[in-house]
Amino acid sequence: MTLDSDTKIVRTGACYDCGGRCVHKLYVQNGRVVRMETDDGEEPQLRSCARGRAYRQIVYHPDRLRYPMKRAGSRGEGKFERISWDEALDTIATEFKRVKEKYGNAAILGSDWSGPAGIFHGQRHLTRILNLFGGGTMTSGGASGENSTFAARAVYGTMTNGNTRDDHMNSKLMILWGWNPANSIWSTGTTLHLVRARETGARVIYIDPRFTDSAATLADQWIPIRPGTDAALLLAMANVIITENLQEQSFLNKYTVGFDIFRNYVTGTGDGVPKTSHWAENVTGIPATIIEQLAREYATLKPAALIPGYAPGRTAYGTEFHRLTATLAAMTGNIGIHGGGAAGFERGPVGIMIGPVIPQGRNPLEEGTPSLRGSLDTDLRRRFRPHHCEVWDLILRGKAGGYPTDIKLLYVVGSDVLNQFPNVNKGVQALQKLEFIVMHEQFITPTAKFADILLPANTNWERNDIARPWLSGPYYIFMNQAIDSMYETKSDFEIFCALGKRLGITYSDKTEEEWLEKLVRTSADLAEDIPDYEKFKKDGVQKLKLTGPQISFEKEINDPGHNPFPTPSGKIEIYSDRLAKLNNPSMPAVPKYIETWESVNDPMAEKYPLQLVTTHHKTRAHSCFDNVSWLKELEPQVVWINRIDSESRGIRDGQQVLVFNERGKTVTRAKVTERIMPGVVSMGEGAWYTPDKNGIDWGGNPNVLTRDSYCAGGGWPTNTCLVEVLPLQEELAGGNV
Ligand SMILES: Nc1nc2c(c(=O)[nH]1)N[C@H]1C(S)=C(S)[C@@H](COP(=O)(O)OP(=O)(O)OC[C@H]3O[C@@H](n4cnc5c(=O)[nH]c(N)nc54)[C@H](O)[C@@H]3O)O[C@H]1N2
Ligand SMILES: Nc1nc2c(c(=O)[nH]1)N[C@H]1C(S)=C(S)[C@@H](COP(=O)(O)OP(=O)(O)OC[C@H]3O[C@@H](n4cnc5c(=O)[nH]c(N)nc54)[C@H](O)[C@@H]3O)O[C@H]1N2
Ligand code: SF4
Ligand SMILES: [Mo]
Repeated sequence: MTLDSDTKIVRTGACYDCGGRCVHKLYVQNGRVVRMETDDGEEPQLRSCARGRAYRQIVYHPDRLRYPMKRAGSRGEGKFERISWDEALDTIATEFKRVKEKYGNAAILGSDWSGPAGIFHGQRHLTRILNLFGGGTMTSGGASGENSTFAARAVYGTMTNGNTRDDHMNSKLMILWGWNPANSIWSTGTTLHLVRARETGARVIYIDPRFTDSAATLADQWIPIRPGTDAALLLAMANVIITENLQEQSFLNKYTVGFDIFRNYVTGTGDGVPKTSHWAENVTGIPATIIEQLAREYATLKPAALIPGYAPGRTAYGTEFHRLTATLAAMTGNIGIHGGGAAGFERGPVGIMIGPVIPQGRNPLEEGTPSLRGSLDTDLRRRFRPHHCEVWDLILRGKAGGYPTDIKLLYVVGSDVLNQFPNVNKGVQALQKLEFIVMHEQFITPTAKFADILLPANTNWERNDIARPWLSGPYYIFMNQAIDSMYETKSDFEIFCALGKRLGITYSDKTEEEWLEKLVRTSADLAEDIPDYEKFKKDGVQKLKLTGPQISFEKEINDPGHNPFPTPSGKIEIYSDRLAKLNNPSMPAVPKYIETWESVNDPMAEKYPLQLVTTHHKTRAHSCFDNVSWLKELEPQVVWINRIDSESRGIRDGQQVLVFNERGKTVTRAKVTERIMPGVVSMGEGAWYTPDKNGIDWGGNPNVLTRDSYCAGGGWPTNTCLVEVLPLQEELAGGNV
């Protein structure tokens, strides 16, 4: 490519809900990005993954939404006609006022999710406009790691439990548990640090029903486990450690409460069931000898870092998994030391976790409700904020079903809610019932097909923003606008400013750039991290210089007298008095193994014998990028199935199969592989739901199969799901969409 003098280089960033945040170096000619490269600056470089490198395929995608549209066919059909911005905004304002007057504000449901993931063009714009308009119904229960954050609050009293990634070099043993950063990133640079840890001699054990890319490239040993049974494995490890007296008793005495009660449960003194390795072998499918080896290694190879992913927690009783990883970290004395790890929520102790810049204000409908900050009472929260996973039920049954309100209007910003929430078929019924649906989108996604008014959103390269990676990445990205907003697209911020005018609301008194500058210059913490705002903008990135690896709970361990843990007891709570008081058997006072519904022993398993896990896909950020053909070539949507299960069903590698249960049917191709254990199948979440006239999905979307239940701790149980997989019948194959 020739770079003439007109070529402008713009340093910006990629920002998707993928865990990472990366540097983009763009070459812009005549207002068009003609080439993109990634970080070529100082180490550690923040290099884009395959998705970020394909971002031109999103920005210049022929299917991009260009103009405001209104529905021209039936809901779900996907037929629209172009209208003006004035007509679109007037219609929305009229509907807002009508619904408010006729039913009250609680009839408006807001859904803003992870699409725009910057700190300005991120979530909460929708919350703000609804709050300014008199409030709306919002939902609760984070999709990602809610069971993990619940456990972190219960055990440690804080979500800052992680160490910076450069500390992994100090570990002798690493246990990666249901955690696949080779694909799911979890802070750009994570994999690099894991490779370095391995090179420095750390032994790496990988626990997952699948032999993932992380297992293949990073691990010395793969331990396949039945989904939803991780708590049983951890209890058996505790049992081995206790039986062989390998626990760090002095650590437990000094820093924890409730170990004795826990020990009684583990050894079976209380319930008559010792949680031995043989007991766990039956539950998890892992040979007892392997369980014993794992327990001994974790107790003796110190320092050791056990890193839990969120996925084992996205099971019916996933809170117990996360409470138990933290309990085992305490039993082995790995908390607050270099090379160790608290095995809680992995947020590290550096970089400011900046919330949304735009203030969301207070929801007048929630006036007088108790503050639930830090509370473990998820039932109480659900009473005024229904759980995300019950949103279809809320719409379908409303007050008659015991919910606080009847929903009439749905406003969706930055979410593919139909595609991404469990039980798509129920979602389709729910969306048909509503009086009005409005959405801001970049594409006509599976959800957007149901909108009455569809507004075109711009992309990361068409606006300015700041981005922070998840958890512990010690850097900030300035996402410089590289090109003008294409066609008639606008940012969500610009849309709400315009809508606000029609509703008599001043949505903002500042421009996008003024908000960003104010944030950096007026936050004392940020001003320290980013001393020179103009340089930050010019470079597009601010990498923090650390004096060395940073450890969570270092103070609490080194000087406990002055630094109690922020729990009610001031200690690590293996036993939780707060949970005891809630008296909920799904959230026991000491962590336990509770068999999930839809386990292999469920009566449903007779018809649907395979356990489905729904994983975060290498080539997508949820449903984003599913329409990029380059990425589909890199890794197509498939269902992983073990040869033992495929042969008994007459399924060949690459063949079209039907994956189904009582909730739905989806068609995809089989990947017959030894990389998944027998009895378990897996599909990537985020594939676009593509129904035919019989309601069969041809897009391979696993959410037509998942159950719309929620976990006691607030999490999503999207890895607890029974299915059957069979070759696609001839007559079905004819009905392709
Ligand atoms: N490429 C990509 N990366 C992403 C995202 C994305 O959409 N695409 N999304 C981001 C977001 S929002 C999130 S929340 C995170 C999610 O991060 P994670 O939850 O860690 O990611 P998953 O891919 O769902 O699961 C990781 C592994 O856990 C395994 N697993 C599933 N169930 C169980 C179980 O019961 N026990 C055990 N031991 N293992 C199990 C799966 O086989 C999978 O290999 O990823 C982030 N990163
Ligand atoms: N079965 C199963 N389901 C899951 C999961 C799972 O593991 N298994 N994981 C869950 C998790 S962890 C999460 S976080 C959720 C994610 O759920 P969602 O946030 O609903 O998922 P996305 O597909 O990322 O939807 C974002 C949408 O925003 C659009 N978008 C991008 N940028 C902009 C913008 O600037 N403005 C506007 N208005 N729109 C924009 C994109 O085109 C996309 O359609 O999915 C959950 N669903
Ligand atoms: S998808 Fe995530 S990891 Fe990949 S380039 Fe974008 S921000 Fe980086
Ligand atoms: Mo997530």
